[in-house]
Amino acid sequence: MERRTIRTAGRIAEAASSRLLAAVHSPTRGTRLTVVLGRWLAGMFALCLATGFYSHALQDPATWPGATLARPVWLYAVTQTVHITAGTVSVPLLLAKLWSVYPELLKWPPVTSVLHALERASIAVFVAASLVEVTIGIINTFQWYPWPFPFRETHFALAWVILGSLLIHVAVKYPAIAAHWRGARDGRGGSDRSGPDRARRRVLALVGIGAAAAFLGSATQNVPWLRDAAVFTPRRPGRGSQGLAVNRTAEAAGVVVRDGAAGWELAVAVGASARRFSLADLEALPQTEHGLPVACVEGWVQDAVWAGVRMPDLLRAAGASRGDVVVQSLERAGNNRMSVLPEKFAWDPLTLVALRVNGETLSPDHGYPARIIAPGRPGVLQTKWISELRVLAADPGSPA
Ligand SMILES: Nc1nc2c(c(=O)[nH]1)N[C@H]1C(S)=C(S)[C@@H](COP(=O)(O)O)O[C@H]1N2
Ligand SMILES: [Mo]
Repeated sequence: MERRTIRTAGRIAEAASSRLLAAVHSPTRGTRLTVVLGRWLAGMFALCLATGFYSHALQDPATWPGATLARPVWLYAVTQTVHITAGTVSVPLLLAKLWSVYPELLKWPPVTSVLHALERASIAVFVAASLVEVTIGIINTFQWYPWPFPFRETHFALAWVILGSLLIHVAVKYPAIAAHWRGARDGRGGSDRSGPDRARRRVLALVGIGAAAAFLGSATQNVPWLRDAAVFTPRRPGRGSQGLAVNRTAEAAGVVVRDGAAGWELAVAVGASARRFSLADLEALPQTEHGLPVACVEGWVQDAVWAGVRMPDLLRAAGASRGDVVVQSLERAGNNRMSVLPEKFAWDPLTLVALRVNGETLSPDHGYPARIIAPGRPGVLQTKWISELRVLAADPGSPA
């Protein structure tokens, strides 16, 4: 009795499945289309993973120092622009790839073997993680956090999930991928070259247009005469206080410093002692001026000429000779109110405690009275409204 019910239910499911499959059937779909889209998507994801891991290496103070570079000074501006652009371009590719394979979801029985179960599970994880990854990535560039989890940590963890499930997916699908590559090399399409081939090319052209639109809507944000085409980016270089993009305004950060910065002091703490510098003290020290970009993790890059005191000069004036530096801001609550400069960046002759930008005193939005500007670092670590530099004791085991 029970077995018969199960068998009947199975037959109904099978019939429903074949009807649905017939209804959504398109001759354009097929291994070839899926493999071509997969290759494009894999290229974008590889760029995202490599540049993303580099960004996390810079933001995680525990990183081995040799893993991050202070030169060229625009390196991070390039890696992060690539990250955001490739991530945006992957959206139409991901959607097209899902379109090319979704009838698989309608097949009955859903699982036919252990290998098949593994394949499906890896795809389910890959698709879910990828969709969440690109969605939160894009929402993040709008500085909108409608979720209860921390963005950076989640985005990073999902990258590993994507990488792992992708490796399983490619391993399981290797025979289909290899057959396609072989077919392409021999000049065979793996299927007939007439009708479906033309339709496939049309689909690929359409996806290409979508990818190009995503590319233009994102990458153009850093091209001065094309900025207005960057529809996917809320903040752009050139727009904001002093003609420069602003991430968090002084008002949003709740920071109020009166003109002249009376009462404000920058404490430079070394061991148990601290030396305090008023704005006038800082202005009396030798000033250095040079161009460095602020390269936000959201993908915009703002070039400017910064002037102020070299951080190594200031640290030496306070009696330090080496060590990582923890920077604190006047800001009370924001996620970016502090940053850690590993020794390599803190003692870099290009790293500034900046007091001026493009010949003007910093505006409140850009960090008045003083901010950090260092080469090759994410904007999120270019702390504004600084109040303290704390030199950490150098690891006694390392050579002096
Ligand atoms: N104290 C503090 N510093 C900060 C931030 C912040 O929120 N608080 N935002 C950071 C981010 S994310 C970026 S991209 C840069 C932007 O600098 P700008 O607003 O002067 O262009 O400042 C950084 N410094
Ligand atoms: Mo940023």
